[in-house]
Amino acid sequence: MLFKLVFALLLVFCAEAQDTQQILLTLSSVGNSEKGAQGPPGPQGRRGPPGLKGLTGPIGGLGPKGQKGECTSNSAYVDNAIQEMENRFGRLKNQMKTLFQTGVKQINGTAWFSAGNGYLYRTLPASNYQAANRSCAAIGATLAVFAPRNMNITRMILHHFGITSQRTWIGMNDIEQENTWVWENGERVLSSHAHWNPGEPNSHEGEEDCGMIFSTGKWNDGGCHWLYIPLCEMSVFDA
Ligand SMILES: [Ca+2]
Ligand SMILES: [Ca+2]
Repeated sequence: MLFKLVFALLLVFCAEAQDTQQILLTLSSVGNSEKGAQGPPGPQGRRGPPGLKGLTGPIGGLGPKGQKGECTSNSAYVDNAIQEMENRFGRLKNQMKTLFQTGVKQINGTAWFSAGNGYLYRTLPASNYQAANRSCAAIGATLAVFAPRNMNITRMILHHFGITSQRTWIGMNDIEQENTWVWENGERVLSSHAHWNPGEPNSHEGEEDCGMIFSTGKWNDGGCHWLYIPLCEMSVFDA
């Protein structure tokens, strides 16, 4: 017994790193060839430092399909734009059909005559030249400046309106400068387009500055104060 105690003290002093339990195990084995029973597990050690960051994992699979989104504000704008385009296309389609057709065309409840030359025509109650200009402008037209250049068109229009003897105002005058005839749209009247009645323009008594046509379609310079039928003209694209 004494020997064991001395040996144990010797181990304590010589082996600083050994813990007490290990010493006792060693002590119990000294002088005893049989292996002792296994002791209980020691207390849990301190938590170690965190490990290194792992490698990036593989890309995951596709997630479930999301719900269908809505574009309420944009769809309303697109719907309006489409409607506007359809309206414009509808108007253009009608205008193109009218462009080369002859016959009556109802516009806002009023009958116009399409002469197939791209223009529509109406006649109004007789008035002087200036009043005739204003009357045509009031219905979105001008005194005729294109029809008078073509005798076939002019005669077709006069025939349509039943003008057999009356005289009709067209849109030209030489008010600004005598013998310089100008259409109401600002163009000069070219001799190549002129269809003056023989002997005209004669500026009879020096006071004939406004253009009119006889029932034959031929041109005459007349007194602007006379009362004739205004022949109004409007482009099919302005209808
Ligand atoms: Ca004149
Ligand atoms: Ca004359």
